[in-house]
Amino acid sequence: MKLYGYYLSTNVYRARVALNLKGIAYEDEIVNVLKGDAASPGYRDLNPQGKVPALRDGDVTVTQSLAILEYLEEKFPEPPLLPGDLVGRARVRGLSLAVAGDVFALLPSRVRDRLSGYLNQDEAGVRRWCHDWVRQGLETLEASLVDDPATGTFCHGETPTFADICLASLIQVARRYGCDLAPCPTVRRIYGLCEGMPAFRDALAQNQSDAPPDFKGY
Ligand SMILES: N[C@@H](CCC(=O)N[C@@H](CS)C(=O)NCC(=O)O)C(=O)O
Repeated sequence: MKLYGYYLSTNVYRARVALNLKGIAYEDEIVNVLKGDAASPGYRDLNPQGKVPALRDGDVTVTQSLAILEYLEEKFPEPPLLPGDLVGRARVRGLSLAVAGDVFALLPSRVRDRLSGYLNQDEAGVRRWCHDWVRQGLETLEASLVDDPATGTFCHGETPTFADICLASLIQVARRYGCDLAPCPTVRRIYGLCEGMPAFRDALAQNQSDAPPDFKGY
């Protein structure tokens, strides 16, 4: 199994955590988005979307982080990262999409480049944009978790699910943009548990083979 991505991508981080939680061995194929590797013809042959992550399993290519999680879940059901019941799965997928879909779509370099390009935003303006959407994403997630009886030790019940993987990816960008986590005690509590697990820790940007030696994380 090969995972195409690079150390800083929080979208790739989600795939790394899922692979780690399921104990699946994989090789990294480095595609450095910041150097334009994702737009190269070679990578576009593999993933015409020109984005990371992509997962290669034999002659199968899976794109989009949440689709990769679904693929892994179906192919390697243990340990499960989705609840056993229909309603629970719908809740976990809803929480996951609120983060990976609604928030992360507003943050990548293709969005930031347009803000600083024809929308004439300076660096502070672009940063404010990202900070604002991440803050709103954190508050939305907190509101979805705090009073819901389905929230357990983790986002849903007593074991990590897709929702915790997405929560943890949101924390990575919250740190990058200096968002205050104080208004989100439930999110903070759950991330505290994830942070202690090797599957999450090993997936951090600073623990990847392509991370610069002086990069210590956010
Ligand atoms: N919805 C996609 C987003 C993937 C994505 O935007 N990845 C970024 C890196 S974090 C990327 O490849 N950007 C390259 C580009 O937009 O040109 C997912 O969840 O996998």
